[in-house]
Amino acid sequence: MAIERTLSIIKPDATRRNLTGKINAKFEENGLMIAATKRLHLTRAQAEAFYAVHSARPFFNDLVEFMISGPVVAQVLVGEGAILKNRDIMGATNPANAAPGTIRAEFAESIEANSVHGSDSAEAAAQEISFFFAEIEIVA
Ligand code: RTP
Ligand code: MG
Repeated sequence: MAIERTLSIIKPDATRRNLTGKINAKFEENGLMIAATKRLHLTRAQAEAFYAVHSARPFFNDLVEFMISGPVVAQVLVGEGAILKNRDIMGATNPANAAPGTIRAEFAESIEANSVHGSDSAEAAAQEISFFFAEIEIVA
């Protein structure tokens, strides 16, 4: 399988509970390398732009409010099949449906406050990585 890059965000519910180390350990234990990392507090405009794909969804406004409610950690993860692998490590969107051992099963508070974001396709990964990082900041 090819080496891929994917964009991860540790969401405000997880930074608030000081879980970034435990979440990073899940990535590393499962063979993903953290090739770039940046802690930031998104503005409303940034959160709306990042989640523009969901702008017509009923949960969009709540999602934006949640994503600006505290700091996030944006990361580039690198590894074999990193996009799908990260989705497996994250678990299902709703933690009630997330497989045991996944980040969302262990740490998520709700379907919204679900601790992590992960790119869902190669196209999304490229676009989302460029949203947060310059090439010079990504060191695999
Ligand atoms: P993500 O994009 O954050 O990696 O999550 P995902 O693919 O598993 O889920 P997606 O359908 O893309 O939804 C994006 C985020 O919106 C929030 N959400 N809230 N209240 C709700 O019903 C609801 N549904 C989704 C979650 O934070 C979800 O991760
Ligand atoms: Mg998604």
